[in-house]
Amino acid sequence: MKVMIGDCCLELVQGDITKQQVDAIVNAANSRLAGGGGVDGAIHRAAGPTLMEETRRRYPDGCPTGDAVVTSAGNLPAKYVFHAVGPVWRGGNAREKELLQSCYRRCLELAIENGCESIAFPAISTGAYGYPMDLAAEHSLQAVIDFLREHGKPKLVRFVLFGEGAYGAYCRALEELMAR
Ligand code: AR6
Repeated sequence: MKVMIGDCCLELVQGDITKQQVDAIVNAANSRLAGGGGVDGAIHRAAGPTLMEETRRRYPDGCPTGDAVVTSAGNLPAKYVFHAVGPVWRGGNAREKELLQSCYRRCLELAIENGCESIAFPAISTGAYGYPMDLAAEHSLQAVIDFLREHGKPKLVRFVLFGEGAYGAYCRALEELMAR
């Protein structure tokens, strides 16, 4: 599914983020930037060991929740990896929405700062961190739509959803947000 926000394309696809031919892909990291399972494990495996070496060297103190940092992308087709730290879901009253939306905004800011025209996001926080998929879809898409309306770039934002359930949830949320 694809919609235009002004001159920018917002696209939802089902697939594997490590395969995306875009300027930057986003990793769903933890605040120690220590690596892990899920999309983090897949990105580090596909990128090779230089990704962790660079991350450790440049960001020894990690990255706070709601923020993101940039590294090169090792063997991946992308130029950069943005390591974003989403919130752990604690029931909805622990600033989860604000922190999740902040991750997406910070990555879009990093895209502009680094001259990226295209960026691919996973569904940050919806795996190990337990953010309910339908809410994550609504909150993250709203943050991206607001950013694109305000800044008019990057040209392409792609959400790469892992599996049919996630893809369906994001499609429904995007339809609802565009109808508002
Ligand atoms: N491509 C796209 N999406 C994927 C892929 C992939 N290759 N693999 C998994 N997903 P998670 P979180 C989806 O757990 O919830 C790590 O250990 C997955 O189905 O990767 O932010 C980190 O080190 C889910 O919908 O990230 C942190 O400690 C989504 O990506 C912690 O997990 C996010 O799931 C972060 O948890």
